[in-house]
Amino acid sequence: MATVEVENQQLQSLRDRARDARRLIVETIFEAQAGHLGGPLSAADMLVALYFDVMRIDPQRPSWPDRDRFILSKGHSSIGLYTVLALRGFFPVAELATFDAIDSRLQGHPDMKALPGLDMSTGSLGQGLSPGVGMAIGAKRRGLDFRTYVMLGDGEIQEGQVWEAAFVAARYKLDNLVAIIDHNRLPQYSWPNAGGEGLTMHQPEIAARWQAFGWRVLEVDGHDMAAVLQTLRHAHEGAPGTPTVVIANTVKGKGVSFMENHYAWHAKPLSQEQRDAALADISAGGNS
Ligand SMILES: Cc1ncc(C[n+]2csc(CCOP(=O)(O)OP(=O)(O)O)c2C)c(N)n1
Repeated sequence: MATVEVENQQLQSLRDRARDARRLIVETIFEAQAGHLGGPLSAADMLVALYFDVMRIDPQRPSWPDRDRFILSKGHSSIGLYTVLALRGFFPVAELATFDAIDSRLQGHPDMKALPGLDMSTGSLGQGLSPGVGMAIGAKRRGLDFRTYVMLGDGEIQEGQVWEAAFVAARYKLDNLVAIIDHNRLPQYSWPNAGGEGLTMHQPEIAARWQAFGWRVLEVDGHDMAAVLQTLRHAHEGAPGTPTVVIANTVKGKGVSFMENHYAWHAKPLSQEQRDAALADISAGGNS
């Protein structure tokens, strides 16, 4: 088969997986009547591209020393990561039904001691890039060529620790480290300085800030699967001596019309009617 055809098939398959992931996110949060929606839905396309194409992983060997590492620093979006791990074969999709239950391996925030396949426990915002830096330094010291990916929220990067880690990453020339900012322009309760509640805020200075810290900056539409794939593959290759950040412009609640760009859907249980409407939206909506 021609290369273009293979690539088109891969793109279609990734778009389908992203739709599956969104469906499972909504179904799981409805069943649990707890958990987050907006952030997991904005991150879904990038998580699918990473786990189904870009990252070197083996679901049968979650502790494989040479695997690429992934840290969901915005740990409240755990259900987004769990659905992708399940679809990829790390554990049965049926286990998603246990999400947030007291004895479940799938806690509201990722617990690396409970679930194989998680490289870090997260949830307290701002803390994921630091262990990512440690892993990237560790890889270099041990002569391993794995990559470390860390996904952060645009609200999360207000935390000072992120910038300490960003500084150190450039200082140690960690070209095996990739940060991804899910730039959905909304944190939990909107941005107070954006003119009032519920308004989104594009942070145009984001790129300049990371550049000033010595990072290579790539920017992408985080819902255009072809662009996401191209950008993440490019990030994976690395730039000699420089860590890479991918600023992914996304929509909070992507795929469900009544959730898109509404901070109120950051975390909220769904009614049966809302669940049904959301699933209809997801199956009708085309991913770009
Ligand atoms: C240190 C810390 N402070 C506050 C919270 C509560 N909290 C959870 S999610 C969130 C908003 C995060 O916004 P953003 O990083 O933009 O994530 P996204 O929009 O992708 O969900 C907050 C404040 C937390 N988990 N950790």
